[in-house]
Amino acid sequence: MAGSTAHGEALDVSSLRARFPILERRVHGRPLVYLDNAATTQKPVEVLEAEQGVYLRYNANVHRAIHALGEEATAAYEGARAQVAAFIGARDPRGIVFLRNATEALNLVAWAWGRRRLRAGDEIVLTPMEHHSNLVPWQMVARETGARLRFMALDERGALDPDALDAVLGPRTRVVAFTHCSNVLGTITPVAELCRRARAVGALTVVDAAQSVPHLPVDVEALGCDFLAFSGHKMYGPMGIGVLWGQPRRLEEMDPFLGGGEMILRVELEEATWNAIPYKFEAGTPNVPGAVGLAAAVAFLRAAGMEALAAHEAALTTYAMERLGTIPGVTIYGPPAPRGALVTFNVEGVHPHDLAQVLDQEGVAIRAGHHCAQPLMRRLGVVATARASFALYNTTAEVDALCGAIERAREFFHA
Ligand code: C6P
Repeated sequence: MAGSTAHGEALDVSSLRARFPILERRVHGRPLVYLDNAATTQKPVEVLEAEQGVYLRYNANVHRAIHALGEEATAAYEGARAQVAAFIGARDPRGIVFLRNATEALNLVAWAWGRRRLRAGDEIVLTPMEHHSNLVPWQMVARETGARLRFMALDERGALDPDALDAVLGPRTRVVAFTHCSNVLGTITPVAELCRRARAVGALTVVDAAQSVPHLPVDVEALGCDFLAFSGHKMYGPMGIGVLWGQPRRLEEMDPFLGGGEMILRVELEEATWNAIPYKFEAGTPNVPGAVGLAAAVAFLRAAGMEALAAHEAALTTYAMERLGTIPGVTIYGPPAPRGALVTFNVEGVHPHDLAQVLDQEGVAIRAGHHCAQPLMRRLGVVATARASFALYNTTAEVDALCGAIERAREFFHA
């Protein structure tokens, strides 16, 4: 299959594609070309079977039941935690908090750490390309505490130089929170260097890894951050399961975000004490099938090989940028490679929503809109863009299908 051999990379795309039954379907009578992976990826049978296996064989609540099913469910849930920890290079599985998604993970840090510790005049440093999930919670906490938001500058192509942090770091900087990979520009940020500089002034570092963990080898110890957030559904795992990884000592110094079952040690009528980490942040019955499905996704990614996957997606992204760049009237946003596995663009004279609709008629699924990054759209001087985003199963033939469909859309709209 094109893509597996065109660039000589090791990834066996044909066999990988066979693990995704949904890729066999047709849309509007045409083969599905799914290029909306930054929104959510498709799921391989391994993940579907793992999730279903919980309900078929050992469904029970975890950490509570004194019966075989409960013990099996607990072992699977805690085993998933250990697998996810190993996948991101975390030495201690207690640093893995299972939540709903990256959004909830980022909110947890903002609320449980930020609201308690920020004071009026303290500064939170972000970038102008943050997804709303890593912007709005900080705005809310800043409003409550009187802290101030500051923004690292991007260069004209949307790349982030670590010196941009120095320009806004100050004695009141308490938090530096930024994306590892922009879901719009594809910018990869210099995480380790930013964390090193932030740590030097005693600031907390929070990395939004929603668009990096599925695409690049990520090692939290090497990155040197305090917190890292990502979603299962963008990395071939189920929806409804996400992860906050935190340095255990940071998690320990925080109070819980939600109160309820599981997160307590002892409860009196008037007060309660907290369970150990990570349980004090996992109030209520957790998403056990989701966690087990996520562990299956991690095993799937490991078997594919993150290095090979990253090389395949990088080649595909470069190919897409080259092909799109030859179409008259196409503007591509973001820095040149190396960059994330997505290409955001506009076609002169065609609204991105209209483009997405016409492409859909040809079976090509892309995303159009503001991508939950409205301030960035304003900075780019547009209200919306189109975006093609790639996964390990995509091929150069699919990029060709995308480009052919764009050419026909241009003709249709006389653009
Ligand atoms: N971006 C996109 O199409 P959730 O919704 O919590 O799983 O992920 C939030 C999120 C956080 N950070 C970044 C960088 C993201 O890209 C996303 C999700 C999707 O671009 C849906 S808006």
